[in-house]
Amino acid sequence: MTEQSPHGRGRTKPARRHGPRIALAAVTTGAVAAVSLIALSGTAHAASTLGASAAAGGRYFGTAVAANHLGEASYAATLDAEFNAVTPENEMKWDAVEASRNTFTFSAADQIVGHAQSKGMKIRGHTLVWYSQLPSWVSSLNATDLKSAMDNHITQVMRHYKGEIYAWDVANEAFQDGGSGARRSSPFQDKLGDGYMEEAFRTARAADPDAKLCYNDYNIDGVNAKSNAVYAMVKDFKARGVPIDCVGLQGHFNSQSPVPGDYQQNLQRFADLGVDVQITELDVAGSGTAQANSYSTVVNACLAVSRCTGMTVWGITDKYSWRSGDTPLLFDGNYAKKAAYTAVLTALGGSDSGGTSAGTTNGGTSAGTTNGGTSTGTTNGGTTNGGATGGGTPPAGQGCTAAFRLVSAWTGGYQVEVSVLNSGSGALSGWTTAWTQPSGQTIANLWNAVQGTSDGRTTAHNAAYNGQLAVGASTTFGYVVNGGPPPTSLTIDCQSA
Ligand code: 9MR
Repeated sequence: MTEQSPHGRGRTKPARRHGPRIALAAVTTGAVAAVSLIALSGTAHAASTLGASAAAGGRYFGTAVAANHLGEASYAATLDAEFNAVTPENEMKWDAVEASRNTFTFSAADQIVGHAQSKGMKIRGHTLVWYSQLPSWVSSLNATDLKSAMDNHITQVMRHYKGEIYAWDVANEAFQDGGSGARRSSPFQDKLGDGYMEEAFRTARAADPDAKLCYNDYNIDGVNAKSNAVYAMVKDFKARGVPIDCVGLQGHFNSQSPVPGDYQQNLQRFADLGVDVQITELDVAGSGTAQANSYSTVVNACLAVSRCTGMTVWGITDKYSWRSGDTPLLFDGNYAKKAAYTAVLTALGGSDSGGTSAGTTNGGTSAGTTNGGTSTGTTNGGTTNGGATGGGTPPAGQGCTAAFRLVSAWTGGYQVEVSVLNSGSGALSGWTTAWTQPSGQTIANLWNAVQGTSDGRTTAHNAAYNGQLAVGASTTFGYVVNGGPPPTSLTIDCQSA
């Protein structure tokens, strides 16, 4: 496989599947669409976000995401403003999707995938075969059953997301630390031997031929015994035609394990085997200039290797990091940009617009402006929301129009995005929307707005950071519903507040 453009690769389906997939209108203003185009194509202007800056160089800049934080406004706003790729932090792991044999649960992972798709983000799948977060029923199987359970797991999970995942970590952390270069003991290794790895990659290719198939590990960032062992395996796979497309170097750095001096050289030697390389779980313990410098070194190394197709940090904010005491990420616990953020943005060729991303990037409508589609159809039957460009004439006294769009639907639930457009003739300093929720269907979580009720209707008013809308400007909020089926249209009233 060759290097791909950062958006749309392998995306044979524009929106999520399962249940009725209904094309509904996205009311997107020309101004918002223009922002998206600039972000995706790269222009002479320095981009002001991580994702847009990386995209200008043909790469993605992603983050690990946890489904249970998507309802937090600043979390979602920072994600949407700054990143153009996501990796579910835990939601696609074996224990999350197949806790009981052959019973698959995708709701949390679907939520992340739906959100990412609604923003045009790439998705990395993490991970299919790993010794950790593995249900005990898997470890207790005999060899024959284990092989068929592994193949079934790979096949079912990859088919569920067929055409929607940019790259899968087919196998994770299968080698021992230290100097042995040996495989790590695991149920797969111990019962099936070295051959399980090849079996996993061949099964993965058959399940979703469009996804890039990666081997992912930590402490393989520099040239060392462990990375040499992975290198030998990849070389052998390429020589024998075993399908492998990429190596993920996790990039968990701290003072005991700093960015190695031969980092770029190591990325390049893997790339020279004919695979892409990706930095998959980057975080750097520390603070201030030292932390910022390490981040720059990593970004510069990736940019110097043409087959380094993208970078992912392992979380958005220090407060939700898996090692939050080390403050290893780009945004602090209040979503303020750290020196490390500026270092990464600068290394990517971008330039900071100032402020916190949740509040002020992209002209104050940062949340949800990357969905550059001009979808077909008009969804809102209501009198306030007429045109496909959102330009319906609002009744006197209203300064805004709101439009409903179904992002994705699955058995027992669906996700909605609502566009709020300032269709009046003066600037808005706040807005309130209201609609009648279909009976028996409840909102599980709502982001980028504040939910309420009024006269038996559901309401959502602006969050602190997206109430100000210039004439013609728009913003979006989203929600996930438990219950179904999704309505084909929904009238959402909008009033200035
Ligand atoms: O960040 C993940 C954390 O929330 C989980 O508790 C942990 C459980 O194993 O996994 C973390 O993610 C790991 C990733 O899946 C694989 N590489 C190491 C990551 C950090 O531990």
